[in-house]
Amino acid sequence: MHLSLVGLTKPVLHGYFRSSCSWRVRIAFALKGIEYDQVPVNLIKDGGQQLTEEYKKLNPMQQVPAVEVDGIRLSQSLAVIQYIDETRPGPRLLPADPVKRAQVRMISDLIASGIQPLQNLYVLQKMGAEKVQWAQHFIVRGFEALEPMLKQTAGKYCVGDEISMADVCLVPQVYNAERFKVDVDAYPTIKMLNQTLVELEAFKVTHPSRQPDTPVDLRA
Ligand SMILES: N[C@@H](CCC(=O)N[C@@H](CS)C(=O)NCC(=O)O)C(=O)O
Repeated sequence: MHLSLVGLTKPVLHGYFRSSCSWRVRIAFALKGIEYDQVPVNLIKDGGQQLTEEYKKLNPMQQVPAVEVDGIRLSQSLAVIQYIDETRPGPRLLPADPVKRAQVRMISDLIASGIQPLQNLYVLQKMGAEKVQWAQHFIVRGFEALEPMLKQTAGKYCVGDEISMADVCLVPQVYNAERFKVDVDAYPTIKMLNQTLVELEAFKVTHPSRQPDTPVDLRA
């Protein structure tokens, strides 16, 4: 990594308006006040633009997001978020306190490893007719664990009163839960935190309904 390149050019986010992992990165950029360019990768069109040989060079997993930043290519939204947190000023997305930092990682991992991968497009396409029940099952299973965890850690936000990577992961996951018609009212802490967070500018401007590649009929 060339530390001398940090911040010299605008990062480029290759993402999709409705991808929760792309949304995580958009929120982190917005919270940090980082300007960036977006290159849309349509996960549906042409059988999935993430599956092309060209895109594979950016992210060998053939998923969004992929980010070009400071002369390097990164994929995996949590790695991207932690990189920009470590190299840019602005609010810390991982708290300095080791206990809180561990709690932020615990919540982020629960969502990013325990819920989202099981309802991602590639997996759902393999499930055929059962895909909606499958997605609901794993979101509910994850939320059953997340709710008591957040009850312990939350203040105004997921961990105490400072916004963090955990909040960046929570909101897009709740959006997905709602898309799959999971009853979010059954999880009062998740619901309350989400309601607080979606009112913040960084979450509003990065919402899937307001992206350059958002189809006209889904625009807010
Ligand atoms: N762990 C990865 C997961 C990336 C991921 O699952 N991306 C989804 C969209 S949120 C995707 O590209 N899906 C395309 C597919 O399933 O073919 C990350 O956090 O970036």
